Amino acid sequence: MAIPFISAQEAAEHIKHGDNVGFSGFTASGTPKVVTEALAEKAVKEHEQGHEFKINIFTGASTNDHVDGALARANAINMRTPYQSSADLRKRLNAHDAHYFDLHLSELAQKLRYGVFGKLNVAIIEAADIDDNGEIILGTGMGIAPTIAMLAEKVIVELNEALPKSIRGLHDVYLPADPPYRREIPVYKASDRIGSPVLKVDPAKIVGIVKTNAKDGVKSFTEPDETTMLIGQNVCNFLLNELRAGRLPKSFLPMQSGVGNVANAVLHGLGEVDEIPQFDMYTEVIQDSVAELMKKGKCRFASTCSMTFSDAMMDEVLANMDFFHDKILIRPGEISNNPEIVRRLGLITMNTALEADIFGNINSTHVLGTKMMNGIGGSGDFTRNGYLSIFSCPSITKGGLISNIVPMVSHLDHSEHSVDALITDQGIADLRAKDPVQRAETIIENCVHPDYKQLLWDYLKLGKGGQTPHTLNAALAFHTEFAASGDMRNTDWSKFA
Ligand code: 0RQ
Repeated sequence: MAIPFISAQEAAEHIKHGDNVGFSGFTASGTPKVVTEALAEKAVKEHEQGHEFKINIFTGASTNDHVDGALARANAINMRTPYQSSADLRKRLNAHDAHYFDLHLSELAQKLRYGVFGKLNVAIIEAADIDDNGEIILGTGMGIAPTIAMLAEKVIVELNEALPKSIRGLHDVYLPADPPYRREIPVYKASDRIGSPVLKVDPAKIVGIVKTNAKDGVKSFTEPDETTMLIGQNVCNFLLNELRAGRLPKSFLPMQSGVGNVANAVLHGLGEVDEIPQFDMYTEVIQDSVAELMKKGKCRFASTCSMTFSDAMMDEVLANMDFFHDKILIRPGEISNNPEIVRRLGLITMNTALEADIFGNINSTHVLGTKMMNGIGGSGDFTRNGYLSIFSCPSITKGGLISNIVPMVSHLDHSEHSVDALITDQGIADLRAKDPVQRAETIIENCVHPDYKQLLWDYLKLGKGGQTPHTLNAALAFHTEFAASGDMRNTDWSKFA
């Protein structure tokens, strides 16, 4: 029997208060675009009638404004995991209107299969194509699609007619067996294909297909500013030095890079350095810079979970599938971010910190210790298992009112044990083979902004010994000073002496 076409409103009627709902995609790429708008309208009506209406949302990573934005504005989210980057949802999380379970991205699919969250009621999956046997060609991002398609009681498909059928073959759909039966994931190089180009869904579970015609809506990057350029240059210099010193193989190693302007600037910078050989990426998102590197012949291959290209770049890539087809593989998040593969391939990982401390601990998620920014995302999957794990951030923020290097991080995401190098616009701190005091000396000397150098040297001197010489009642003084006077530079250690 043919799978029926239904409207977004009809699809939304399949979703009930309290349901667990999973979404395909990773970032805005491959994420459904219309059913959630209808669901948000339904939630608002239910609330007006005095009825509760909230759902639990499971995704590959962040989504788009149609999912996290629309549902947060409608106050229709009870629980959200594993990652988000929506300003409207951020307000809800920090007000505890929505409960946020901030989780390593590689772990969600298996945790769903392990039953941690109970039954999955509905999966909403974006498709470039579907046939009556339930064989789906996914969109530009995969995320947790294979797992939710298998677990969900009902599946809604958003068939996006803006996607060309020529993207068939870009996907590698693979579901690992769960313990105690799991075997090695057989990826030995970035380009190894281990699964199927199509996602097979039991057609009996598909309640309908909703037609859409919309781009992912990823914005173009702003031109890198001076700070971003300096960070990018420092990362390139560090990698070049590792190559020259023979600590990186001559053939180089595959790279992972987070999202954002710094990541884009680093990759752009690597493309400019002739001494850096052709390389592969094994990463969770590829941005515009990666497509540019492919055109230049610098990036040979990218294994990813999504093509997070700006709309303009996506148009170019989709129009030139003949060129890009054998250079990109889109995998599920639990494979793109798989710790076993990250360790095996020996990735160079590059992620961003909100703040770092002088001993090498990293806060990637909490602004000034309390407010959730986005979430840990895939940064932990890669950092903990990388061959060379790099964090970067600007040395100061808000015109210098905030130092991104502090005595002690106000929240911990990546510990000193996992971080090999910290890089800011000021310079490079290689933290390997150093004890905590040596790390602090290197970070203060090389990475801290001049406005904060003396303050941090003085903090280090304040310590009364120990492996990690913190002064516990002063360790968060930068943060309490910012709360009191709005400027971390006013910190006065004499109060703690
Ligand atoms: O605030 O928006 O008010 O200007 O935080 O800072 O410098 O624009 O940094 O956009 O590169 O994001 C860590 C959040 C960095 C991101 C983080 C303020 C600053 C600004 C944003 P405004 P920037 P970016 C791949 C891997 C975790 C997930 C991850 C992230 C705003 O990279 O979410 O790595 N990473 N995933 O002013 C107070 C500080 C601050 C600060 C910056 N120390 N204190 N405010 N800000 N530092 C992606 C996926 O997993 C999908």
